[in-house]
Amino acid sequence: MDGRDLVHSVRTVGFVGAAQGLRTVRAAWRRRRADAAGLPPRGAERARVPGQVREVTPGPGGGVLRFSRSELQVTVAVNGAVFWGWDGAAPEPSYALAGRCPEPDPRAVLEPDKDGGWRVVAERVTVVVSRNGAVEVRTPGGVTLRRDSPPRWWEPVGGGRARWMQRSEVSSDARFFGLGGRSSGPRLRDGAYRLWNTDPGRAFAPGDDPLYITMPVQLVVADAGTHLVFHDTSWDGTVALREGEEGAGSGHDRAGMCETRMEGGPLRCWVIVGTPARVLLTWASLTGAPALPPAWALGHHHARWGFGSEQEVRRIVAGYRERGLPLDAVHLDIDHYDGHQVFTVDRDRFPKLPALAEELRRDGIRLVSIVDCAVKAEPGNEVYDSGTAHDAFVRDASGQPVRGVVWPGEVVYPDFTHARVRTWWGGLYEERLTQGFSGFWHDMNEPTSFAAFGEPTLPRSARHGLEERGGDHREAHNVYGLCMARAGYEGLRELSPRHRPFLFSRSGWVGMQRFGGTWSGDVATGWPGLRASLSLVMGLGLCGVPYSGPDVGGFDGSPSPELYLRWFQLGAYLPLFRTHASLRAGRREPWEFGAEVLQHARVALVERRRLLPYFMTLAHLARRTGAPYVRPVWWGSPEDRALRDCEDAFLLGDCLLVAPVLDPGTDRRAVQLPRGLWYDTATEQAYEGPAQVLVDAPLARIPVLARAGAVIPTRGADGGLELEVWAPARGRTGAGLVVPDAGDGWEEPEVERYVSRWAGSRVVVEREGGGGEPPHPVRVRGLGER
Ligand code: NBV
Repeated sequence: MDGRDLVHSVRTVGFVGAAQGLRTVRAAWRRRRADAAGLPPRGAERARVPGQVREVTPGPGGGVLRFSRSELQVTVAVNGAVFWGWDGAAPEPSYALAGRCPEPDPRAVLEPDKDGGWRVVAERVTVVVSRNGAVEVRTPGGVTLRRDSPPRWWEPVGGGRARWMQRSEVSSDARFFGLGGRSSGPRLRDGAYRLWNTDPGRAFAPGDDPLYITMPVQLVVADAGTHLVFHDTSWDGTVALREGEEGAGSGHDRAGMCETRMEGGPLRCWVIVGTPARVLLTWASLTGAPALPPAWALGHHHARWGFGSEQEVRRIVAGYRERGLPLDAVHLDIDHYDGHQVFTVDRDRFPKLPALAEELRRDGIRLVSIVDCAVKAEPGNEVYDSGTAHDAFVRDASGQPVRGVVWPGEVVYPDFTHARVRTWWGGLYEERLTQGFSGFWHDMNEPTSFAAFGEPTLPRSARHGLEERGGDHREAHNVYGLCMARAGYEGLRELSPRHRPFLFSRSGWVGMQRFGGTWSGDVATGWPGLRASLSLVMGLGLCGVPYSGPDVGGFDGSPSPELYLRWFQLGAYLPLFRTHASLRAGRREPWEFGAEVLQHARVALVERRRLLPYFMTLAHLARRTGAPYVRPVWWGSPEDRALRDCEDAFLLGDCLLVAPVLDPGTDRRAVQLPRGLWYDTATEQAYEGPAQVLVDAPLARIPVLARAGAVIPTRGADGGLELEVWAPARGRTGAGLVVPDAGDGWEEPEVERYVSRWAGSRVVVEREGGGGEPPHPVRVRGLGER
């Protein structure tokens, strides 16, 4: 046990009590023993590199290159993504891919390159393989975006699984983003980022790494172009990054570096080249379209660990209503369970949950339930008995169910990497639906087991089905939350086929967007936590998971009124807008922070409700195009270096730029604008970008700028759709998309596209394609003097 372990252990014990503390000590020892027995030491290892190329076989979309000690398959898919796999690694099976691997692009050809190398030339990318196995990704114009050195493997002398390392260079001006949810981004600076989903065991702040969702996905933005790289392996690993530097004066440039080391799994990789929008579109076609949340899930959610009773829920809801504060969902945490056991209800404190749910629903408020993955290991407990009958729980190498410790005490873990276990688990949501819940919040699914020392998860030697291939926790760990999300999503589709399921999950992996979203986990109350929570949302969006948001106010402490308000104002512009906190933290209702905060929070809530049709449109667009709602400011101009370095503002769709206040005592802030004309939506003052401008940020609001010409769907005073149009720059036109809400079913509403233009001294808006006047009221803004 080292110092860090001790700190973790003291914290854990502090949180869970003495008896539980002892259990965590026992569990940690058990884990150690299981690994000692189940994972023999690797012994001596031998290093290997590919050697020289010997033979080349062209095939559809590329071909296979045989080296003296490995082989490499390179295939360009019809969607423009490039796959390559070493040592015979194929694209399937994969937890990341949404379906079958896309067909090869028959137009891509493998041809000889200079110096004994080969290249695959496709429409949007050229991949050059040197004779000793270095792989270069180039733009169609021939500029290098990335150069991978020949990979290196280490394998046990007696044979067995190889570890591998891949070193890559990018241009000196390149910036790294992604790798899942990282606390110190969105720009990933120099450092090592681990790929192992982890509950940090306490509220996290910037720099805490890894967190709940890690992904071997990086988006690299440079002058020469944008590319995404995905190493499709779920094993533990690290990505070490070092940004490059441009030589000043006569100095040399230093390239950016990336070194990926994995403990196992295939060395296979997908690369996508293009504009950010194009890259995310292709990424979504590969890993799946983001699930569409129902409209209510785009409103305001209020949660708390420790509502404690139905009366308290009613009191909070009444508090919102009496103060005229919009509320769309209330979340019940583990305290509504009976003895902390998932899929149960404490009937003393929540005697009539279905009636409460019905009552809330009549007021337009939905109930959301937390769903923990671990099951109390106690005969007589229904879920445990039925799971045992279904042989659903993870076993160790000796065949015994693996036990961990979580809230209910000793627990076992469903093995969601078995299709039959997912089906069993999915059926359990019926109980939740009967209780009246409309949405689900998956927790503790890294998976977490409290540990007095060592890692707070299952033993690495634990056995998993892995879709009948069989394997252990080293491979299954990172996809555990993803597979649980799939189980919940598919179960809900079966149980309630007419409704789109709504779930969000603390842990997950590449492709989790197919089943729902996530939230920023237990972010520390404090200004640094506020910044970290934005970093997670942006980073996850660039990895294909567009729906997320923070615990407004932070998870663990008592925010100052100012911090609470600034967090609230940011949250109002993020896809998941939820106030939430720990049992031990201060309250999070907007009226708990004084009259002034209440007044400004109300403005934020009302504005969120007004923008609901815009959020709905963004949700549809995310599903159809992969573009996240929350986008970095460089989204449309990745070549603008000042934008690439801007981390404290974001674009909300195409129309709005949101500049949250992330520091105390601020009443004005600098905003880096992309090119074009932008209006401060509060003052209607216009600014010309690209530029850095100073805008007012009084306590009453955070700066939100609208792009000139934007057509934004909003909710009018009568509840109907209204178009808010920002005057285009003189001589220019603008546009906006509207996807009307079609309820929480599966209908596919048509995308309406509107254009705005000047007609003499008036701004007019028309449906594109000669559709004439819009069928919705129009409100033009930004007509004042400039
Ligand atoms: O279920 C209790 C909490 C929950 O409120 C939070 O949102 C999760 O991230 N949960 C973690 C477990 C306890 C954390 C200390």
